[in-house]
Amino acid sequence: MTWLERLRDGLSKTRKQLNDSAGNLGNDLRDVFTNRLDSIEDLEYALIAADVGRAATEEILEDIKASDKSNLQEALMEALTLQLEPDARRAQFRKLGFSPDASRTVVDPKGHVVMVVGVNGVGKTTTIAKLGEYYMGRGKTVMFAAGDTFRAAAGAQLGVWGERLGVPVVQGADGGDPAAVAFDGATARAARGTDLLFIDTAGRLHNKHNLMEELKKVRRVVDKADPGEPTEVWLVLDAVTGQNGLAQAKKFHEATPITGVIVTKLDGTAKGGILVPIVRELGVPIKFIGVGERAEDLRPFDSREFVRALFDVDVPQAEAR
Ligand SMILES: Nc1nc2c(ncn2[C@@H]2O[C@H](COP(=O)(O)OP(=O)(O)OP(=O)(O)O)[C@@H](O)[C@H]2O)c(=O)[nH]1
Ligand SMILES: [Mg+2]
Repeated sequence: MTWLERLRDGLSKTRKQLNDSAGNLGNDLRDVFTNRLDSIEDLEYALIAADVGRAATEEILEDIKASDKSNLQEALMEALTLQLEPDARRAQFRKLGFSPDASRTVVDPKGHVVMVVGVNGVGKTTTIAKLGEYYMGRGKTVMFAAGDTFRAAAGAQLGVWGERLGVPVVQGADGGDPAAVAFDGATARAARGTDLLFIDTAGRLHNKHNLMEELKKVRRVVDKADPGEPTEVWLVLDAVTGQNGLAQAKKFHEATPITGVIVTKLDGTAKGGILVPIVRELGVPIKFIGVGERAEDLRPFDSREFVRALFDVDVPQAEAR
């Protein structure tokens, strides 16, 4: 299976949910707004049910009303793509009345150190392994630091990945100080001149306050070891948790400003619309999305590709990666 096939497959639950609630999206757009008012309410319901969020749903309906597309699905696809653009760009494009044609996220970290955060079980550790593979495939050298010392065997899990991928892993003792592991990792990265260091972190501590304080400390200590780093803090969010995950994300964002989001497990949910409020409410770009457990199931996020896959529409060959 190619990535696009996996993506379409992964989004099938969300697609089914949209189709079941919104009826035939192939409807003629004029019909929808004149004599078939019902379907606009159905569409509104479908978007809310897919976790697109109220504010975005309202804008989408406005954009569809103003659209010159001939059928509902085309208008909806364009409006949704726009909702996946960062605020400033979205406002600009809405004013001009058209969709952006280039929508691929820049995924190369600004600097060298990426801290990976998120609650337990969302997929942080496996995502770090997939990211390692992705960047190595692009000619970068990579290191990992096993900063989750809270959960027994978390370090070992990352160690196994490191061995499999040939990536050096800086380890600490189980129950040891995660900031010390991060400090050692950042120091070693700078000394060796490795391109990228990914720091794994705990997803759970005795309480939330401790976790947030620990993440702040890890950040401070990395900056001490390698001034200016970490340049990136990526939050891993499990799409299955929908709006709850978004609420968690805001907590993390307050404690340690995040620079990117990675959304995993899109294959396991009908709420793939959650990407919209993530972009709108966090104001942070989505870097990667995951639709499965294998390394190839994690890819840079591309809003147009995502929306087309969601509606099972072909992506022109030249654009397919
Ligand atoms: N179906 C599916 N499973 C995924 C995806 N990404 C990760 N997983 C699975 O989610 C499970 C948890 O992944 P971990 O990487 O251990 O999660 P974590 O956030 O590090 O968890 P803690 O260390 O306990 O905080 C694993 O079984 C992964 O294979 C995805 O995109 N789709
Ligand atoms: Mg983990």
